[in-house]
Amino acid sequence: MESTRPDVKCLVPDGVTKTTCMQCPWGCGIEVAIEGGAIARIAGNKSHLFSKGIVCPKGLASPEVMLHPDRITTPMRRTSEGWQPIGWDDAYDILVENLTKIKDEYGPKALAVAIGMPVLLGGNSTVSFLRRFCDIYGTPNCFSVESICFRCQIIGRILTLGTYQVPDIDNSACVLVWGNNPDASAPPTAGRVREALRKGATLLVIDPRVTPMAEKAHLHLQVRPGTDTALALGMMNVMIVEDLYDREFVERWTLGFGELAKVAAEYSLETVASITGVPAEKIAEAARIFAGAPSACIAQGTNSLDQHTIGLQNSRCVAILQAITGNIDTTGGFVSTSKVALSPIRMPEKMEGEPLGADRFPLFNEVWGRNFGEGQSMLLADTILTSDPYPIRGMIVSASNPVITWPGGRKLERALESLDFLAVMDLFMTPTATKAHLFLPAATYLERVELCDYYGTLHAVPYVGMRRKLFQVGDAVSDLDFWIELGRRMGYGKWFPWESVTEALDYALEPSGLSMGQLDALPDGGMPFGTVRLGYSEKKGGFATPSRKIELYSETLAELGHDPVPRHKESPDQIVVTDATGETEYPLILTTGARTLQYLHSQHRDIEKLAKRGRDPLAELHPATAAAAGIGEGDAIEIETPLGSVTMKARLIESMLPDVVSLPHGWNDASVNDITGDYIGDPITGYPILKSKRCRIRAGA
Ligand SMILES: Nc1nc2c(c(=O)[nH]1)N[C@H]1C(S)=C(S)[C@@H](COP(=O)(O)OP(=O)(O)OC[C@H]3O[C@@H](n4cnc5c(=O)[nH]c(N)nc54)[C@H](O)[C@@H]3O)O[C@H]1N2
Ligand SMILES: Nc1nc2c(c(=O)[nH]1)N[C@H]1C(S)=C(S)[C@@H](COP(=O)(O)OP(=O)(O)OC[C@H]3O[C@@H](n4cnc5c(=O)[nH]c(N)nc54)[C@H](O)[C@@H]3O)O[C@H]1N2
Ligand code: SF4
Ligand SMILES: [Mo]
Repeated sequence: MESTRPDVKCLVPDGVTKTTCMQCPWGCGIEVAIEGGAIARIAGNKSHLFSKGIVCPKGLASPEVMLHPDRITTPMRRTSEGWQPIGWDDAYDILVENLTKIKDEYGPKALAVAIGMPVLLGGNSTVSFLRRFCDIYGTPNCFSVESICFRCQIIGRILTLGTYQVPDIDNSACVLVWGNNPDASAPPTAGRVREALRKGATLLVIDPRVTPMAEKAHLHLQVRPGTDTALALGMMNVMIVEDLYDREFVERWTLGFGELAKVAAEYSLETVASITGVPAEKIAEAARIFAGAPSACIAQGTNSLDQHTIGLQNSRCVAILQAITGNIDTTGGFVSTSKVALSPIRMPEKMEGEPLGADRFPLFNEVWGRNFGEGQSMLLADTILTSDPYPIRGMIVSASNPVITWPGGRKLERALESLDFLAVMDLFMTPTATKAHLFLPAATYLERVELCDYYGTLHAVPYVGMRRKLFQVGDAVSDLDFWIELGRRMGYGKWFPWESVTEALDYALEPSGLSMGQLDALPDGGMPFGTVRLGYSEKKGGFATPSRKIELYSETLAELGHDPVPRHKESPDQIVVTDATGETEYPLILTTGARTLQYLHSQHRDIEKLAKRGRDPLAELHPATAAAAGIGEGDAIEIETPLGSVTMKARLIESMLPDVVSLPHGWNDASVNDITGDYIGDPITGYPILKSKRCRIRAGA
């Protein structure tokens, strides 16, 4: 692609270079064809063990992102006359001055760092080096999108199984896709489900919407949002009553089956059908298929079951269903994959105290000595605005646009405006970046070296890969470069001795016996590494829980005053509110954030190649529900919660549940997070409620 930017330098010869995409979390292997120093084509890398040649429109549009005319590639300082470009030396001087001042005046905890998806999932080691900086500075207050995404699921599985096990989709005889629309959000996972189907697997889907997977499914349970725990308990009850569970596995490896059976018995098919809206016979059939299959696994969405009052319990249910059917550590069930061994990068012993929220949500901070090392983001805006329990006066935002993507973003916006110092590292001047005192220009994934060591953590794929630096654009630097250099400039050279990112990553890789040079010498920049562990729990003599068993009943939860066995609970604003006239004030259920293939969260709306696939935020709802409010296809629709309203375009879908509205997130001019709110939904993790709220609609102006 020809560039109008004068500041682009190609660093590799003409020909094809293989690297790893990072336009979304999954890291597909891609081939970048360079001609005359410019990108001519991008294609999927068929030999990549994880993505097997898949590449999506976002990946294909990577050059347009890198070369976009609005991209900012020099550091900038905000002055009374507006933004002024400065050099990196000045930018580091400003950072050192302000960070030192904040620490001297208020203590290290007064600095918060907010981490977005591109850094969080850019590679385990990237985020670990960022956290190393925070540890040495002394602040425990790292925040990230994990306060609303994924961590809840990880904790739920660890509390139950001892480790975060993942579904072995492509080898499974029965795949249950639960709150997950991988055709939009995870094309490589969709590819794996298709592969399983080709081999004859049965496909079950649990989703309030008819997704492409639901269309292909043998059985689709169209569940009312926020009622998945009830549905799971109903399925467990059928498995227990009809003796379909794996008795031998349960007796040998699980704790608390009796207590589970007692709770499940309260969830008869009739009760569950009335809570979930799913017909009783479909619930029973799903239970029979899942329990009867030679192997079965659940492909759970990354946040759709988390963002509820019973977020953690939803994830516990997923793990429990795997366990009582004996699909643990088995081909086609849940498996563990060995991880790339890394040198210790974090230095938590140096940080001062615990992060915000560790007292209220101890399991979000740590499970059985396993520290996750971050605060609950939903507490951040209020803490900044009130200085309660202590002041937070400075912040660095690394690859995130929380004003739009975090619930309660507008409150956070006010909080950011009140800070003594805010630096934002991004590619573009986002609504969050406009609030900064200092803008730091980040490199895209085509401009950085990175270690991709997460395939074993996220998927059942033992693989290690890398990103290669193909271009330099202006003065943009990679996030990893930035945090290492900031460490040195702060006087932490002893802990950041590396001359380059490659050297730092080589240090990280030492225990694995690998090096970045070794990976770079491979044509793919990566290779299969490690193993999928089958029957692992037997060899180790148990699971990594305190009881060494799978904990269907969780003593840890009981001790903290939570339900030791999952139970259904309505989200507070999901309960129908009746006003004086007897009419429900907010009669519809609101679920937010269903993904569209072409956009990642708040990104890409200005990338023409992607934007032309859909320029408007679309509110999905049933034609009859819309008609009752006088709304037709494509009309403006105003969606209101007690927190405010947002206007989108109506998209009428015959297959939608009549009392459900589904809204996308990430739109700057119609941000759904203006009507969500940062209040705590899940009492165990502090997660907000984004997928089972109440709303009402009217025709928009
Ligand atoms: N194109 C694109 N891909 C992305 C992203 C993106 O923004 N764009 N974001 C990435 C990130 S960070 C994440 S976390 C993942 C998210 O990935 P997922 O969590 O898998 O999100 P979706 O693929 O939208 O699928 C969620 C599905 O859950 C359904 N759902 C909503 N509420 C409920 C409920 O209460 N119960 C059940 N059972 N289902 C419900 C929705 O109808 C939807 O079909 O996607 C990642 N991939
Ligand atoms: N209502 C509602 N809200 C949601 C969700 C939902 O389902 N419903 N989903 C939530 C989820 S699961 C997530 S993960 C969050 C995501 O929240 P965010 O991580 O804030 O999402 P993005 O909008 O992708 O913001 C990433 C920013 O990083 C910039 N960027 C891209 N690449 C790089 C890079 O390499 N380095 C740097 N420094 N910057 C880069 C982009 O330009 C963009 O501004 O959104 C959440 N928000
Ligand atoms: S799914 Fe698309 S955007 Fe995500 S890593 Fe793969 S090619 Fe890139
Ligand atoms: Mo996410």
